[in-house]
Amino acid sequence: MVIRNTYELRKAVDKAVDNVQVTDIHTHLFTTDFGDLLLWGVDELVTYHYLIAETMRWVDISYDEYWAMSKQEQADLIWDTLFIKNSPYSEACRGVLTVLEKLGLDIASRDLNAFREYFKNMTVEQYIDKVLEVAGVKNLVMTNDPFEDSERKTWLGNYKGDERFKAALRIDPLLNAWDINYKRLKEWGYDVYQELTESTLKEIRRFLNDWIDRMNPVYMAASLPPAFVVPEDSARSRIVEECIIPVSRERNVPFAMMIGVKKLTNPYLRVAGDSVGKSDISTVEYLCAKYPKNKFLVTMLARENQHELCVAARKFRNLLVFGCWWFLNNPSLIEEMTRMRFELLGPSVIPQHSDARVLDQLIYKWSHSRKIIADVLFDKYSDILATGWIIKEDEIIRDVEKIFGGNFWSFLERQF
Ligand code: FIX
Ligand code: ZN
Repeated sequence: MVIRNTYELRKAVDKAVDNVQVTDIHTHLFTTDFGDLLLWGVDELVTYHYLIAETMRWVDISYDEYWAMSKQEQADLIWDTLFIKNSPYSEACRGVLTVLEKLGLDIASRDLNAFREYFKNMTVEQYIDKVLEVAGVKNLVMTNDPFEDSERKTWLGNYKGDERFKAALRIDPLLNAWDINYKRLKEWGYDVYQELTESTLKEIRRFLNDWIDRMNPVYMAASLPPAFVVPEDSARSRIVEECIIPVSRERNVPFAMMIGVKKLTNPYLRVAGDSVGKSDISTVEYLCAKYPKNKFLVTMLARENQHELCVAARKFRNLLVFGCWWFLNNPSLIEEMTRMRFELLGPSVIPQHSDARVLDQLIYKWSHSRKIIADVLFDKYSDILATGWIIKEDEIIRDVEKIFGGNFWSFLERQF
């Protein structure tokens, strides 16, 4: 159908964005093989680390007192502090309300115990199906860290998998703490030493290949500090260039760099204690330029890095920009970044990922982002409609399919 006016355009964009089945390329979710590592249900939702940080701004209890509480006591404290004693309009609070509302619960009751009842008779398998259906997510990518003992034992044991859940090989400990973690590779039978000799580098490549064979990951990933620089005289830089890059290329497994996290700025907040710092885009440019046959997925955590990341993506077709990560996953910044990306890169981006740590969050993270992305898309199509450009509804559907997953899958297939 040819779109004749902005009324028809708005309807077509909203329908395409509402109906698209998403590939969510970065989450912290797990298949049921991993048992309790998959977090779900209202108490996990309410104790999401974003809400812990927000709660600790209001209360005077010590961090240790908080961490000593049971999960239910933590949720009760957060609910009372952020939802009852204050209005829950922060994005993380609003997200909880969106989930409960989309599940059909009586939000007006404000009764956390009543919400808990909903989950009492739900199995995790039923809830996975329910959440993926409500959220409109057809595939999601996990974060799989072989250095996490609780996770590694499943990979080495009875992992069966779930076609909807794809693996990602996460290698922060290898890159960010080689001086400590080389010992673990040694324990696992890799003949490595702290000094990066040729034979150690070869063994690190064997480690990567073994885990690619085991996990069949859609990419290798690492979160990296603002100080992440390649090239430099460091173990991290050498492992990136002499291990990650060659294995990534040989195995056609892109390297996803998530750059700009300052770990444990407040260590007492534990998982909620990380912060953000501006990073050096020249490392992204260096790697994309020097390794044109490698594929790089990149997201950066600082708002200040977003424009230069878009410009870098204009220079390098082997760079695919993704997501509004973490402290950027808020309506005002999602809109700013999505406008910038569509204006500089057109549809050749992955505007969002959820980073969901709790299964239920897929519902709100995608509901909120679909609306914002649809609004920006409407504006961009309106601009070209105004020039007399003919817009067909199936082209809108085509473009929307690409930005909500198709670009990712075709990037994996490309040969540079
Ligand atoms: O490194 C990462 O994958 C980050 O997304 C997480 O460490 C972070 O805690 C998070 O979940 C942010 O949304
Ligand atoms: Zn993450």
